[in-house]
Amino acid sequence: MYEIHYFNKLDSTNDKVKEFQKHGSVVIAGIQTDGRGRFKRRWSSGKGGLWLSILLKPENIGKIGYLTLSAAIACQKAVKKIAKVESKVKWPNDLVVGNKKLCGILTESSSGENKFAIVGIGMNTNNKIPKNLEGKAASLRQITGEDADNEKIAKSLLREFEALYKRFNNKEYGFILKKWKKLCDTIGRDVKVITLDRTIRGRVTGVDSRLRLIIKAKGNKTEKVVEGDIYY
Ligand code: BT5
Repeated sequence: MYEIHYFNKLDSTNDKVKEFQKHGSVVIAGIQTDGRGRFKRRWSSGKGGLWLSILLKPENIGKIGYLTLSAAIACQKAVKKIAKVESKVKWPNDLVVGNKKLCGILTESSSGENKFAIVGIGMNTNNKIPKNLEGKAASLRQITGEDADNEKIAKSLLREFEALYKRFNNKEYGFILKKWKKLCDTIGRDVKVITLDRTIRGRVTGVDSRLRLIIKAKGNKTEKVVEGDIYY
């Protein structure tokens, strides 16, 4: 399914991969000078990390939230298999070890005539974690004390992702959500959720089929959150 292109240095792999147009194109960069997260946040992407994007042309473009989940599952499995590190998925787009972010996923899409989706994966493997992220982020090398094999991890996660992408194409959303939930450590927790316009505190009771986070807030009020950041 894949055609892999490697570059030493790019602004952002999510931008570069668009140039390839072809379904299954993968771009990997040694360094990103302008890596980004959601809401145009900066994504620290120094030398040694794994910065990778996949271009996809799915028919069910309206469901791309499930691609984010699929990527998170694929990363969790690859990290476990290759680096022997146990991590958890965190709603909506992270992989964490304890309270620290190991990996972030940015899924973007274009509607219009030429429909495509881009799944961007940023994994801290051997890169240095900058001072401002100490306590919030972790790399595989910090965790294991050994160099991680980026190539093996990339191959493994792409293989896992391909299997899940088949499920996605078959509209097996329930299957993907169930797998993701098994690896998730957000459900059941007391959290603070910050969305673009409000802050909610409460206990997470689930994630629904539209991938909204369900929270039992004060006064037993049920809140459903589409987008936001969670603090445990
Ligand atoms: C994400 O955003 O977690 C999505 C990150 C996706 C990065 C990949 S790398 C390949 C592809 N090309 C790109 O340009 N992007 C994708 P979000 O949930 O918004 O988290 C962003 C926040 O995470 C920042 O505001 C920082 O607080 C924190 N952060 C920045 N760099 C980090 C890092 N390397 N590790 C952990 N946390 C980081």
